[in-house]
Order: sequence, then C-alpha cells, then structure tokens
Amino acid sequence: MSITSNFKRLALCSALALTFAAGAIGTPTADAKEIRGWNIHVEDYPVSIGMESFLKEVAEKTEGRITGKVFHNGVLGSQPDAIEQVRLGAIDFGEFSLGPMGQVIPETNVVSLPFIFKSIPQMYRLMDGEAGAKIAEGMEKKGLIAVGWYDAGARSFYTSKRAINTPDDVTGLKVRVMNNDLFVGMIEAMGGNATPMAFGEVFQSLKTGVVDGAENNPPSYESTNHFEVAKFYSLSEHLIIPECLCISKRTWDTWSAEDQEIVRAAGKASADLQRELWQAREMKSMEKVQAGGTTVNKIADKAPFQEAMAPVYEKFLADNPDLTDLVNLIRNAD
Ligand code: BDP
Repeated sequence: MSITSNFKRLALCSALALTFAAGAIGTPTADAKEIRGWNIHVEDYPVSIGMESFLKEVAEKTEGRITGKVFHNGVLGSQPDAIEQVRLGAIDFGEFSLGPMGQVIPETNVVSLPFIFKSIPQMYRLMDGEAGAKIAEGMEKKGLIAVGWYDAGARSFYTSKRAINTPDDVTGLKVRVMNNDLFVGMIEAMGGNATPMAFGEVFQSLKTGVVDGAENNPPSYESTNHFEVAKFYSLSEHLIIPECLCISKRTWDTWSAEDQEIVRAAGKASADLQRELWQAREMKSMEKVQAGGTTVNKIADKAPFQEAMAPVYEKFLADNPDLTDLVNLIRNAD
C-alpha cells in the first residue's frame, strides 16, 4: 500500500469520524429548536409570568429537549396576525384572548357572547370541563393545541366622556373593540359606534379622540395607561372572556408523546399560577387607577344591558345553528 493510499484512507476515516461527531453533537441541538412565544402584555403581567413559568417547567422536565423564549409587549405583531402565525407554525405558541380568535375558530365565539358566564368561578368550572373540551376541539381543527385556560376577568367600559350607567349612555359613543364582528354587534345594540382596532393603538386613539372609549379588565386598563386618558370606568362586566395558552399544532406534532404530556402538564400548572396572580393583580390595578384619578362606578342594574344583547344572541344562533348546544351548555349552567 502506497503512502498516498494510506493517507487517503486516513483522511477518509477522519472525515467520517468528524461527520459522526458532528452528528452526535448536532442532533440534540437540531431537535431542541428554540421555540418562540407571542405575548401582547408587559413583562410583569400575570399572563407573562404564567408563560415564563410554563417555559421554565417545560425546559426542566424535558431536560432541555424543548427550550425557548417568550416575546412580550406584542413585539411579534398584533394579536389577529399572531393567531395566524401560530396556526401556520411560524410562531410556536402564544397566549391569546378567545375574543379575536372567533373570526377563525367559530367555537371560541361562544365565550365572546356578552354575559354568557355568570361569574369567574363558573367560567373556570365550565372551561375546565365539557365546554372547554369542545372549544379545544374546535381549536385543534384549526391548528392550535390549547394547553391552559388563563383568566382575563371581566371587561367593563371606560370612556373619556362620561360614566356609563345604562345602555343609553353608550349611544353615540365611538368605542374601540377587539377584532371580531360580534363585538361590533354588541356596541351597535346599545347605539354606539364600534371601531375594531389593535390593542397597541388604543392609547393614542383615546388620547386624540379617535375613539371616546374602550372596554377591558382592570389589569389591561391599568397596564396600558388607558386610565390616564379615559377616566370614567364603569363596571358593566359585560364580557368574561377566557384566554388560552396555545401551541402550534405544527410544532406540537414534532414532539414525542412523552414531551407532549410534559407540555400539557406545564400548561395546566401555569394556568393555575396565572389565575392566582390574576386575582391579586386585579385588586392592585383597581387601587392604582383610582389613585390616578379614575372615577369608578358600579352599575346597580345590569338587566337593561343584558336585555339589549338579545339581538346579538339571535343573530349569532341564526348564523351558527350548530353551536346552539354549546351556547346552551354554558348559558344554562348553574
Ligand atoms: C386584554 C387581553 C388581550 C387583548 C386585549 C385587547 O388580555 O389579549 O389583546 O385585552 O383588548 O384583556 O385587545
């Protein structure tokens, strides 16, 4: 054997060895792609803390097979866009309000019907039971795996003009709503003008008078500083819309059954934590907005608001007859 062929063999062997070594090191890192999470809220918000704790638990329990990062403050885009991105697998997970999801996932619209839940504890019970399971099925068909139902309290009106005590007080007001036709119908049923708009644009719009008011829960009203530019907060509590920690089905399908179980358990645990943090944050936010000069009014009689919603229900059931059972499951629950 000539020196050259020996050398060639040696060269080939070391090339192969290198390839294997690279493979051995490369495989786990390639599998452990960093997942990216979308979040619209500021970093100290209960949702954000829930998402961080979710990722931490997932990384620990999968021993680093799944790691990632949450992008807070909506830097990965608006919510309707992000829902699409997660469905397509361009973003791996997100924490979404079921409100803007209704445009693509009809089942989620059921919880956007005004006054459908009677209380927050009732909402928890129903979302953790049959209603939540049905909604999750609808989501899965559209490419989203729900691994935790987060709390977003109840939404109430705030305006820069006046306190709301009756549906007539909404008449003539320009009110920002989340991107969903249902919410446009809801405001129109009270004689107001609805403006669907991205969350990030509301502060400026309130400030410059593009809209007169909006509606949200206390932590969002406070964390966005909307309370600085819309000082009447009227506790209508017309919408109790749960939120979802959702994984892209495309990403989900790349994981082993064992890792999927870990992710599910971490999602559930993070929802328990988020719900607990939520209660405390609601109180803190109410204190902060009042200290900041917000006038808060309770609404003595919510019945006129509920009655005004009759056409919203009628239209929804006429357009979605197949969702009647799900509506009744929630509406008729104790
Ligand atoms: C907040 C939700 C957030 C929505 C926002 C909105 O947590 O997901 O984007 O309301 O009104 O309460 O757009």
